[in-house]
Amino acid sequence: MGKFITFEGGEGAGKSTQVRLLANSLQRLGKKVMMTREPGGSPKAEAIRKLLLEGKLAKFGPFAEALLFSIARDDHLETVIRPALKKENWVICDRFMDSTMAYQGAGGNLPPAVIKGLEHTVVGNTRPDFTILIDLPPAVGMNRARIRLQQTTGGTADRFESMDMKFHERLREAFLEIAKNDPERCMIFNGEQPPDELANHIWTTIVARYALAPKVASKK
Ligand code: T5A
Repeated sequence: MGKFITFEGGEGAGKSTQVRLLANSLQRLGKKVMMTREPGGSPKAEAIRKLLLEGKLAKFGPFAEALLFSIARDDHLETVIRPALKKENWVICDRFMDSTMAYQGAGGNLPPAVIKGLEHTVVGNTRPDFTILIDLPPAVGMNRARIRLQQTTGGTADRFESMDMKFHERLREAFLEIAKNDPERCMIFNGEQPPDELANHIWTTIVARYALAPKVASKK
């Protein structure tokens, strides 16, 4: 079996940037890597992502959203993640189950037991081996996300980006709580560092955790 690593955190924390940098480092060691994301990651899940992020389902409330995130996750796991793990890939996923606990649980006030039930049913034994939580003050992350949005599309914030700052503070607390309660799986990294420094900290941790040896240059 391969390894399953997830990145979690609030908006604009730098997850996608770090997913790419970690994938590059692993590939340089000759590892097979599959980068993916949630919501989405498979054709059916990407269709659900569109509905969720456009806010079209917001009127049905957080329970309906949690169900939809779970349906998307189920397809993503079945068609993409589990097959890639069976083929010995390192699967690196931008957001996963902890985002449902933070956003629909703490953010949307759904009882943790409801989210845990969905998690148990959908994720089962395919829990991440390691979860990297990139933590930073929500105002910093939201500002990054806003700048990026203006630069790339000039468009408007999605369903969750447009929530107020108290919502984002609740998310931060929830992610920190998840990490504190599952220290074997989760590690917290300071997201206010420059991207390269953060990538170095993450890489050092991965090398130690999985006893990765740098490739030795072959003698001529
Ligand atoms: N959601 C998701 C739920 O509600 N429930 C769920 O179960 C799941 C799975 C997904 C939304 O769905 C919600 C959560 C989200 O609201 P998304 O479009 O995938 O939406 O958005 P995010 O996952 O939030 O991703 P973002 O793109 O907003 O942020 P990232 O990936 O954390 O940040 P990144 O790497 O794209 O960087 C953002 C900007 O900051 C710069 C980058 O260059 C970029 O411009 N940056 C840095 N700047 C300074 N220092 C650093 N260290 C930096 N790292 C990156």
